[in-house]
Amino acid sequence: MRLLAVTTMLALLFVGTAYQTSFAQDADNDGLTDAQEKILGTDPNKSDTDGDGLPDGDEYFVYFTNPTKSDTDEDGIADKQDPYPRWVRYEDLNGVTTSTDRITQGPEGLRLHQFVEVKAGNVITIDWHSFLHPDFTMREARFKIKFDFLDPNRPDYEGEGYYKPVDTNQMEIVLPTYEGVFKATIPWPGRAMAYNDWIYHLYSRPLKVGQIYEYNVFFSEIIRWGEEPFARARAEVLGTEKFVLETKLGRREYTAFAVKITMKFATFKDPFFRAFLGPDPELVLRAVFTAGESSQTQVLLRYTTPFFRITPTKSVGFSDFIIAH
Ligand SMILES: [Ca+2]
Ligand SMILES: [Ca+2]
Ligand SMILES: [Ca+2]
Ligand SMILES: [Ca+2]
Repeated sequence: MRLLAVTTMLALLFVGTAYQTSFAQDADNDGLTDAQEKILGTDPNKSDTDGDGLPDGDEYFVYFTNPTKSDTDEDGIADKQDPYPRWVRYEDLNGVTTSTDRITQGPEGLRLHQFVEVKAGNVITIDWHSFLHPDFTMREARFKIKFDFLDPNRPDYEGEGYYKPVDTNQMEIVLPTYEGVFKATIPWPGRAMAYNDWIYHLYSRPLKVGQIYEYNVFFSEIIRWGEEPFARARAEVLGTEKFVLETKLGRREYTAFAVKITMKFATFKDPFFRAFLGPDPELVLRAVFTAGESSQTQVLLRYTTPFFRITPTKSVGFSDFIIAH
C-alpha cells in the first residue's frame, strides 16, 4: 500500500516536470523547440525532417528555406546544394504590392523569375524573366503584363514584351502598354539593368562592409514620355545593424548588413515628374540583408525600390518590401 503511494507520487511528479519543460524542450536538438516544431509542422524527433541535409532550425532561421521540403524553390537542386535555395515572397508595407521571386543558376548565368502583383483597386501583374550577369549587365528579359480593371467599362488588357540586345551597346525593347505596344532600339550603357533586377545583383554576391557598387538602372516606363530612362546608381554597404523580423515563431532579431543606394536621374522634362521629384532628382533608398558568409546564407530582408506606374495615369512611388517569413 505504502509502495503504491510512492509510485503514484513519483508518476505525478514526472508528469508535472514534463509539462513544465515541454515549451523549451528540443528533443532532436535541431534548434527548434518541440512547441516551435508543432507550429512549423516539422518532426520534433527528427533533426532534418525533409532529409535535405540541413537541420530544421538552420532552415528556418539561417537559410529561410522550407524545413518540410527538400527542394524549396523546385529547381531540382536540394536546399543544401542550392546556392540560391529560396523562392521568396516579399510584401510592401502598404499592402499593395507582393512579389514572389526566384533565382536559379543556369548555364547562361543567373536567371530571375519575378511575379509581381499590384492591387490598388485595379490589379496589375508582371510576370518577369531575365538573365543576370556578374558584371551588372542585363542582356535579355521577357515579360507579360496584365491589367485587370475594376471599371466594367474599361476592357482588361494583357500584353507581352521583351528586351533583346541588338549588339553590345544597343537594346531592342518592346513594351506592351494600355495605349498600345511601344517599340524602340536604344543605347544600352555598360553595367545596366532593368529596375526589377538591381536588388538581385546585390543579393547574388556576399557583401562586405565598405564595398561600393556602381551601375545603371533602366526604368522602361518613362522612356515613352521622352525622359532619359537610366538612373546612375551607387550602392554602399554601410555597416551592420540589428533588424527585427516578425516570424511565425514570434519576433526575431538578426544582425544585418545595411546598404544605402543612391539613384540619380537625368533632369526631367515632363512637368509631372518635375513636380513630383524635382528637376534634378536623386533618390536615396536602402536594402537590408542578413550578414551571411555566402550568397546561400545571406537573405534579403527588406528593400525599397522606386517605380513609375504604367498608365492609365502617370504616377511615381516607392515600394518598401519586407520578406514574408
Ligand atoms: Ca527540435
Ligand atoms: Ca532539412
Ligand atoms: Ca528544406
Ligand atoms: Ca532548390
